[in-house]
Amino acid sequence: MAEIKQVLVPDIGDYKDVSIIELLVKAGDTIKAEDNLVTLETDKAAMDVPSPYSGVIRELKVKVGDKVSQGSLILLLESSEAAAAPKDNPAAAQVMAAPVAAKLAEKPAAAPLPAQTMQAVAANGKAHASPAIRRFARELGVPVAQVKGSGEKGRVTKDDVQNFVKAALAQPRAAAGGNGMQVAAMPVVDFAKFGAIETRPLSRIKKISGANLHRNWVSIPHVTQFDEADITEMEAFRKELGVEYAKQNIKITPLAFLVKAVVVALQQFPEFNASLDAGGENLVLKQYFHIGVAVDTPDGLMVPVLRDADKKGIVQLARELGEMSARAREKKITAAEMQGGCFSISSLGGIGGTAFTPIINAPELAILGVSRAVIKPMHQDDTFVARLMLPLSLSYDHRVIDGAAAARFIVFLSQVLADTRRLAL
Ligand code: CAO
Repeated sequence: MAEIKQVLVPDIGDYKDVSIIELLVKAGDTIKAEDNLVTLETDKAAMDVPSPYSGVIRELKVKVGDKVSQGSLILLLESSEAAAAPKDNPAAAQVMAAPVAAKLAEKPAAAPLPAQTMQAVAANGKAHASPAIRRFARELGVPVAQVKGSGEKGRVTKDDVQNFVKAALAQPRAAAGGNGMQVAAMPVVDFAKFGAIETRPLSRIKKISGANLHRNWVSIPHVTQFDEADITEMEAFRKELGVEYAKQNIKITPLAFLVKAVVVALQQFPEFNASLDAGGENLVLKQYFHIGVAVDTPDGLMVPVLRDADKKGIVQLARELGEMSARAREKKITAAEMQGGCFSISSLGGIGGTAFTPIINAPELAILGVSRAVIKPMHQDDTFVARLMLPLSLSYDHRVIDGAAAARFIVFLSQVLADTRRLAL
């Protein structure tokens, strides 16, 4: 026989005057024993109160915002079963998930989750979640609207949030080749404690290139091979050309020769003109020669790409380099013009420095850093002669390129630069 039961707040430990933050049922609902009725929230944890009985809700005696303690009347329920003694029905005294929530609440907020993960689940539609779950998700940095709910009527559960986090954490690991690398968080420092400061936001370009540089730096095993190319003859020729083409407003810098010499080296060593495919198991060899050139702009680094450099001569390359770097500095380079590169060159030769270790511009496999050429005494035919030496730094992806291959590549490149007739071969 149906019987009206009073459902009371069970033992919730030492907590008193706890807020009701959500009603999970309404009058008329048919529920089963252990279905959650209301969500309570303390300053440490969120907890759902389950029903000790199955039946139909007759009347709610609380509303959102009410404060309750152990023994407070929550609702009246028309029970469809015989009464069970509280000791026989652990649900009556159970405080669901409170220890878990309390533990998690002590953890610092997680970093925002990768955009790709969010997009992947966005198609699942609008989330329906209790405030307790929303708070739980917030503490973990999970955008609850992106979580697919597996609960009743698509309600997002604690498990759903936890699974979302697990999936997001697994993603960068997979991208990094499953190495499970964990990086300690940067310390949060109050710099103002040590002296006057000014806070300046990073430019949009720096934010985008910074994320890519970071990914490439941590996910590609870089090795940098150094060499010096004797460009004494090349420089004499460049100066001649420079005078000739100055009238046409074309500035011929060593960079045009470098682009051309790199193309010749890529033709000789095709595995440098390649990328790993998405699965990381095949090499995609390219039959075109598009060379990225790092350009320093007031807003940060950009790497526009010179297309079909193999089909262009030194003068045309010099002209295009001049136009391209000017347009980059005027922010006129489009995203499409920065795509499709096979190999990049980063020249700091106009500024100075002896060598540096450039970061590979993935999915390319290598990048050439160029520093400032200087006159050095070189030993030739039992004597020292003054030669103009150009420092080269070749960073390469050691997953694909062996050290011996990199050494052969850079030695070949140096020979081509030392004897520009080879550019025509
Ligand atoms: N050794 C000696 N002199 C060099 C040189 C070298 N390796 N490279 C260039 N120079 C000289 C040029 O001949 C030019 O001299 P003059 O003015 O007397 O003719 C002067 O240095 C300035 O050259 P430049 O920098 O204007 O031209 P460039 O073609 O060498 O470079 C560009 C163009 C766009 C690549 C360059 O301006 C630039 O932005 N470099 C920075 C790239 C960068 O930031 N890389 C770091 C990325 S992090 O890996």
